[in-house]
Amino acid sequence: MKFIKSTTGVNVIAFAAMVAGPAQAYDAGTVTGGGTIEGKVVFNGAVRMRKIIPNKDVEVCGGIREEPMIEVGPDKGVKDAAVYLVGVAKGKPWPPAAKKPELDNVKCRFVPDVQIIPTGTLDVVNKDPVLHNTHGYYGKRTAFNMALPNQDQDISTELTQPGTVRVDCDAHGWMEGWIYVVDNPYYALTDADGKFTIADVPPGDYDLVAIQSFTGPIKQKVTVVAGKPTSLTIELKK
Ligand SMILES: [Cu+2]
Repeated sequence: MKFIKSTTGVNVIAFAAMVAGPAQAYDAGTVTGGGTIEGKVVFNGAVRMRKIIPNKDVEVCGGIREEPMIEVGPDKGVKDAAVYLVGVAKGKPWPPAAKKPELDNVKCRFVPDVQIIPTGTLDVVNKDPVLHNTHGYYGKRTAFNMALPNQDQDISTELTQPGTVRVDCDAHGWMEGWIYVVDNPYYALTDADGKFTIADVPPGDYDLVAIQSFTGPIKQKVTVVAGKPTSLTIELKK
């Protein structure tokens, strides 16, 4: 962070161009005549498999296995793609939180392995009787890094910046999780058929992002009309 002089002579705080600032304040209120964005995220490419070879703690972590790097249904729908609107300053209230956002280490997997959470607190919990070292990154920059040597240990961290956080474990190189941190409540995680719905969107033009860990993100414009659904098919590409 550095200070620069504004034209009015007042010192204002500026952030380096490559570093996003803290979450903007989102103004929650009543939306009248909102529209809905609904649709499906698809992937038509080849599904690559990832071979997992646990080399320690196998009694907890399990054996060698293969997992798809993207979950694609028979009709090409992508499960667990995050879809969200960027830079929305005002709109519907946040949904009531069922519980505090949490990332569990369970049998050397992250549970959930993909989630969308609001900026704020994340609890990281070790459910295993082995050491995990949970390490989250915004790109290459560490977001949090914590050793959890004990079963049922719980450490909380603050994710103050919207964006993608990749989570690794420094003790088990194959562990991988994804957290999409958002600063407005216009987001959805696709279901097993690749479908999503984002409701009560104030009419207007938006930037929409769809992202999955194997394909990366795709960004597109979307126009929402009062009281109507806007239907999208979003194709992720590798
Ligand atoms: Cu681990």
